[in-house]
Amino acid sequence: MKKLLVVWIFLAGLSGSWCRAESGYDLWLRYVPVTNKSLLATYKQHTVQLVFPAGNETLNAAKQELAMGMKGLLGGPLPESAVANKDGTLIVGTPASCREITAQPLIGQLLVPAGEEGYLIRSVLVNGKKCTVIAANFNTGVLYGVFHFLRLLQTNAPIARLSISESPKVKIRTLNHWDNLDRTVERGYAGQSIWKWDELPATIDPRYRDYARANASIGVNATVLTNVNANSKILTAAYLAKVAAIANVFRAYGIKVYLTARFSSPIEIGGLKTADPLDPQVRQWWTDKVAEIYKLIPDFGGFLVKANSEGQPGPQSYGRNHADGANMLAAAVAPYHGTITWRAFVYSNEVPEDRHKQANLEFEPLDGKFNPNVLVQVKNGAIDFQPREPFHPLFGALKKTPEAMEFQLTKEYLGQGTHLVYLGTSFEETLEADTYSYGKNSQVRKIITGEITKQPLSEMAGVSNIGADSNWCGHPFSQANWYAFGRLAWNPSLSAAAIAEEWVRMTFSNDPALVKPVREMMMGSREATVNYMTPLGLHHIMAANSHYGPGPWDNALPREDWKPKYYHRADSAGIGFNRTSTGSNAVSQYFPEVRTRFENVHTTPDRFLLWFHHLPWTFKTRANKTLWNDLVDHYYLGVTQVRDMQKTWDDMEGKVDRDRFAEVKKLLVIQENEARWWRDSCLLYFQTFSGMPIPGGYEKPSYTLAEFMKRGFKP
Ligand code: BDP
Repeated sequence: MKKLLVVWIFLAGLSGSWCRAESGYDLWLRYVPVTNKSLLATYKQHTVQLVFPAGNETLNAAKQELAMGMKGLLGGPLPESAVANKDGTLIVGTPASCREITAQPLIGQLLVPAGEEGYLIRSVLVNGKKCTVIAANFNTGVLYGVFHFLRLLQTNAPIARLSISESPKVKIRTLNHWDNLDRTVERGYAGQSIWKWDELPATIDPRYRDYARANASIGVNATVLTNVNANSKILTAAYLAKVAAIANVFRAYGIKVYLTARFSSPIEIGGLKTADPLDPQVRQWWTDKVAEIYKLIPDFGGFLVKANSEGQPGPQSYGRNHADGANMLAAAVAPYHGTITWRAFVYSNEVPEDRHKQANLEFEPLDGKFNPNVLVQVKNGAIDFQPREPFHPLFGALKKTPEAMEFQLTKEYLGQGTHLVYLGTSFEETLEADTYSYGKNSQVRKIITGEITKQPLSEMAGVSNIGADSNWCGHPFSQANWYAFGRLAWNPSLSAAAIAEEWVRMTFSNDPALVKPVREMMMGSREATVNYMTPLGLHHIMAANSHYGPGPWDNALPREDWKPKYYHRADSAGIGFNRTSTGSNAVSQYFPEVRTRFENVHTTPDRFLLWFHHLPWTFKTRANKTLWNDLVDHYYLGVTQVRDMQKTWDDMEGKVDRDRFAEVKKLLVIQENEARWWRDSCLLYFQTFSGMPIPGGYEKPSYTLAEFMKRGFKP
């Protein structure tokens, strides 16, 4: 007994979450006790009681979250009061829901720019008492404000003198699930789909609510439940009832449900002979289908469409163009304020043009032809979610059409479930790229938000990395990519470093001995991956189909434009894709300032060297090395960087819970192995063309090229 007591006292004495078993399920909403004593005292001083009249589902959700957060962080929910009669009162609501807010004309004025989803958090005097107000014009804003307030406590931020006003810079902030109806997830590395179609609508998995909470906490307000490679079955009555059941859970959290529309649905489930978008019967079919959907889901968001791309049906099958297809659907959803997001991810091996150029070639002539409720969704780069790509030349090229950003959160080409790669830096790099489309300072983010295009609609989408694994995203650090996406969709000007720091504090701990090194490790992680996979602008040299390991030699693919050789073009003369005016001239699609920079090898940044140029192996790079030696150095650096990440993580032992520590440690061992796999096999392969040696002093590859080329062979 005595022994047990001693053990109990010992465990109870351990600080923070150290001894909690953590599966990662709680994501960044762990609400563990604030351990810093002086902070705790000020937090308590400013949260003495709560004035928060609720009474509808969104305000109730916000109130519940606040209670849960307060209990976890500060030790108990706040006592409630009808009036702000004490210093330290927390007042929460809208002018319509809360009298103490209505009575503050200043708050009313300050709320004007907050719009539909914004909020403010301010330290103010109410009835002569020092209070904190979380106010918004509408209920969803209150929910967002509550999450922000909790984040302040979770990250140990000061709360004594607050003057925060926030509103989202992007209207539609969407997760694109590539989830199939059989619960497989295309390019998913975190288990099955979380949508349990078999048991819906009767059974509602509690996880849907946690999904909604997590998304609301970062401002995601839209979710496309189904794969872009769409199945028309989702539009049948039986499935729509299931979709409606999910929408019913999400509504309180400000999240609208969207679906992917398979263009041939009128034939497949409607019994029509055609899906021609100009055929009156087809148009009527969609009008009726949309009416059926809105009857079940009055706030349905609309459709996301992949058409005439990678074998998907589309308007071109009927001699029509993308605008004809998009506008037909747009007309159907317009009466309900729905939107159509039409993807620009189109390329064909029958078109004798560099794949890089094809989206611009198809979409530029259609600018101005889309209905006002259509957005064109453009991947961050022109090829396909590579570890690094220059920004897509379509950004800024469409002047009369809102352009939505499509990022990929799931790490299809970045080590999938096993490599630690923080993508905040990658998203930031694209958003900050200057397109020059409206003169200098026409960054991609300003096109997405509409700041310079003056487009009223705006959207940022992230291809989801969520699955049914207990920690949602597979690799414990992959949650950070979901988090970073949401934060950047809310405000694309945020810095990747600040976002990483927030996430680390909330997900692991506020211990300064952890926050800085782990944040730095995350910040360098994507560059490390680029270095050991595709340095100096190489791209798409992954193994065929799986896109996982290295496969620069892979030839067993049905299409030329899927083969790694199409992209690296290595031969005895050199390596790289000539996209200048002497090559495919893809550079011509960028605005003049950018075009000139990429056209000239001496002004092309190292990171895009082989993206735009085919260069001799002996070419002298900026670092005054031969191209071959520079390539070798980058590949070796990548492995060293992973080893540094391992060291950083090893130092975290005891600073994070055992389970997550061990899991990440184990995954970093795999990553180090695979970084060598990438380095050695790519260098041995490219060496067959360069004929140049790996400089002395470097560790030797552990296998021969022939061994590496045996499919699936790893160190
Ligand atoms: C590629 C994926 C493929 C997707 C396609 C798309 O390999 O699975 O269907 O993109 O975005 O990255 O449509």
